[in-house]
Amino acid sequence: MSKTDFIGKKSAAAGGWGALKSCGKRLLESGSPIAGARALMKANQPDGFDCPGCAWGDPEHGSSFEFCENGVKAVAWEATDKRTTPDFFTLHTVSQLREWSDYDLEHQGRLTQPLRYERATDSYVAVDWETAFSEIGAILKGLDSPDRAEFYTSGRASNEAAFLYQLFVRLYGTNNFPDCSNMCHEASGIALKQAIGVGKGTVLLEDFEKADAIFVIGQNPGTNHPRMLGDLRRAAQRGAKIAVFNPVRERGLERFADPQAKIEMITGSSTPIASDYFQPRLGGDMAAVRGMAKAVFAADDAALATGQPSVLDRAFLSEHTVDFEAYRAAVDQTTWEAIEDQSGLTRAEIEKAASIYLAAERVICTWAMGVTQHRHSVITIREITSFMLLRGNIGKPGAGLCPVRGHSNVQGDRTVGINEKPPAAFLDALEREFGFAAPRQAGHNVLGAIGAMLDGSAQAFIALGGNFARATPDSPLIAKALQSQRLTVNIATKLNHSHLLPGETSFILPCLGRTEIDRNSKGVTQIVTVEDSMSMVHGSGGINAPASPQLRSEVAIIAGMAAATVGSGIVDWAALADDYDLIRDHIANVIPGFQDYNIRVRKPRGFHLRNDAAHREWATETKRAGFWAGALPEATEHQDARDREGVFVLQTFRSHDQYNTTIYGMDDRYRGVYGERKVIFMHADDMAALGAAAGDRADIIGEHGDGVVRMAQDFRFVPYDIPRGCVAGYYPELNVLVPLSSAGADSDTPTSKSVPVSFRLRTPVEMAP
Ligand SMILES: Nc1nc2c(c(=O)[nH]1)N[C@H]1C(S)=C(S)[C@@H](COP(=O)(O)OP(=O)(O)OC[C@H]3O[C@@H](n4cnc5c(=O)[nH]c(N)nc54)[C@H](O)[C@@H]3O)O[C@H]1N2
Ligand SMILES: Nc1nc2c(c(=O)[nH]1)N[C@H]1C(S)=C(S)[C@@H](COP(=O)(O)OP(=O)(O)OC[C@H]3O[C@@H](n4cnc5c(=O)[nH]c(N)nc54)[C@H](O)[C@@H]3O)O[C@H]1N2
Ligand SMILES: [Mo]
Repeated sequence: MSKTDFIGKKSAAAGGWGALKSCGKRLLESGSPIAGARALMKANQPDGFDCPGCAWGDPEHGSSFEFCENGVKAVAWEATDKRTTPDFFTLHTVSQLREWSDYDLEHQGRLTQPLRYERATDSYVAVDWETAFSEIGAILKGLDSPDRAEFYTSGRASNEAAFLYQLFVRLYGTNNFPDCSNMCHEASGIALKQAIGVGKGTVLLEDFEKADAIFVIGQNPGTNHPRMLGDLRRAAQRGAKIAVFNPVRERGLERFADPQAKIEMITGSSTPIASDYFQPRLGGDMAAVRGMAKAVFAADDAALATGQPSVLDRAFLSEHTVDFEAYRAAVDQTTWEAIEDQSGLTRAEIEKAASIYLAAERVICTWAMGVTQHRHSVITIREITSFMLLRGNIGKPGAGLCPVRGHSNVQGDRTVGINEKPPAAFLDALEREFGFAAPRQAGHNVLGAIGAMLDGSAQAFIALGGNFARATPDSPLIAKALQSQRLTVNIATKLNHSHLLPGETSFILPCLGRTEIDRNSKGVTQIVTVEDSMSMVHGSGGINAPASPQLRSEVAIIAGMAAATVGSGIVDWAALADDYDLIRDHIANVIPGFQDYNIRVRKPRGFHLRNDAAHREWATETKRAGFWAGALPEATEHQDARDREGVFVLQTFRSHDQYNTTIYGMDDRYRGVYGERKVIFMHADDMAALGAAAGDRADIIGEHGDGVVRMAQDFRFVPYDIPRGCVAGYYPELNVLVPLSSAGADSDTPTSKSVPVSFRLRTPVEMAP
């Protein structure tokens, strides 16, 4: 049988020929199969670019390209030969384009030229770079306080761009840095900093080769971190246990056929990933983890009673931790009844999960948005950390904490200073290096910035990438907030909705993407650097010709705005933009761990930023790792919803054919959805109780109870393996239902994974085609 015979079949496992077929299709649809394929061969290789897809690490043997279907989509999407030229805007007004879908907007291809909004014609027209910079500079200088401007960052920006951006903004005089990570892993950073002194994961990729058990909580790597599946697959094959906690049965976590494994591809076989699959209710993870801790303590009591050694790592606990006794007391006080009720798992299931933990010498725990986008995310991550401390699973080979980051450089951006609450030591070093007084007052995060734009105190919004209007909650309010600004500026590769909500003066500044060659004035190619989830920092240099000769790098655009706004007296912006080595020298002088940056970043795998916690050095107040000894949340959104007739809890997640607000296509292959995105996944019994059949449609109504009317119209029911009372659908379409007024305690992250909603079934007449 030839290879192509497999391609038409719907494979039962994630990956496999289905992935290859989908890749080819995406390369063709992007309009540039050759540049796309050429670009791919170089991605994540020492002399190529870092894959813009996700923040998973690259293996030591990085010479062979690690195949990933969704990385292909990200690369092909950027390497398209379609162009959104100024002519395009003569055909469509901004008001007309606002009615277009995200998919149709980005599908027009790469932006080619700086654009300025013209109110009279309601359209964008070409403008030259210098005019754009000087107008932006003039408006920013004219605001009565620098705190009236908001500077957003999306996590694709390189270390060099992000460092220069924060330098510009702090010289200008504010710490207003709303950042995509505020909507993403903020809770992880905060909880880990509190508990172990560093807000990053403690594992390296190599640890996945040594772990005896891996707990994967609230994460869908088959779609969002496909290269992680390769590491999970190898772990499963050598007998490591993989315990999944996810309300939804995700196919990528069940079976995976690695497109790079010849035998699996030829035989059509696949590797089971999860050894055990637990389906808690939305927001039930903290209770589940506490239940596991309770079972571990019970096992310890039993061992000690029979004269066996303790199952806990007592030496580690006494040498390295504080508040263990208080944690034990808190766990004792938490009843099995409360744990079962909140988690939605039975005691027997939780004890089974605990037995996996107890049988493993080395345990890794990974997590993502299923954990971080709830009201009680920070304490859930504290609970995970406490649980891992019990047997010393932090700071030894094959074990540790692994928050799996989203955007490919979101972790690096924070490292180099994108932070609305910068640590004093960082500001001190910045001041020493550049000789100016940095603002010390905390700035705005995403919700703070939205609040300031809505109440009129913020008057300018600058975005280094991203799609702020679509990524944030309560979409109609955000539209109002952006349009009320005196200035909006978007540095972007492709047109998106945020650009179509112009303030009084508005610019779109088109930039080079990561796949493109970045040459300085002397014709020398420049590289940028990024940091992955394992704190590896490595170089990235484009290999494709720029999409348009007019494009500038993000670094050059920031330098241009900075020179026009704060002048070049303190920083020679033009010189830095012409030689990124100079930026890296500054970073090395300001941020610990970056010494010899320019040398080490040119080594094949780059270098590792030391993580003190991984060496059992704790930069906390007590100089030890801390347990958190509070109670479970009084009620999750699910528990609240249960008492309200007809109310469900909705989580908003990603389909297989999207990158955040970028929609590549209308399929969600692993979940069996094709050609549409307006779907709601619901338990068949819940559908029956509502009187809905598969395929029936409904309007979804927000039930947050804050008086704001929220509705998403005309969604189709899909029966799914998901706990009763919990439903799921796609972001960003459902952001109209996510309330601005509901955020995580301490993290301020919108609660995109627990939104109370109800359904109004469409009548047969309404449903008629
Ligand atoms: N191809 C592709 N890759 C991406 C992205 C993309 O959009 N497309 N986005 C990037 C970004 S910025 C990020 S942050 C990451 C996101 O990566 P993920 O966190 O994997 O993204 P989501 O699709 O939001 O999936 C959340 C998962 O958590 C589960 N979940 C939801 N609520 C709960 C809960 O209460 N408990 C538990 N245990 N599970 C829950 C959902 O069922 C789903 O499987 O991916 C990055 N990589
Ligand atoms: N309901 C709900 N909302 C969510 C989430 C959720 O799970 N549910 N997830 C949240 C998460 S985890 C995140 S990270 C945010 C994401 O929020 P953002 O980071 O703001 O959104 P993206 O969709 O990643 O941004 C896409 C845009 O980035 C631009 N772009 C692409 N490449 C480049 C580049 O190289 N340079 C520049 N300058 N621009 C570029 C393109 O114009 C593209 O349209 O959304 C959050 N919002
Ligand atoms: Mo993210």
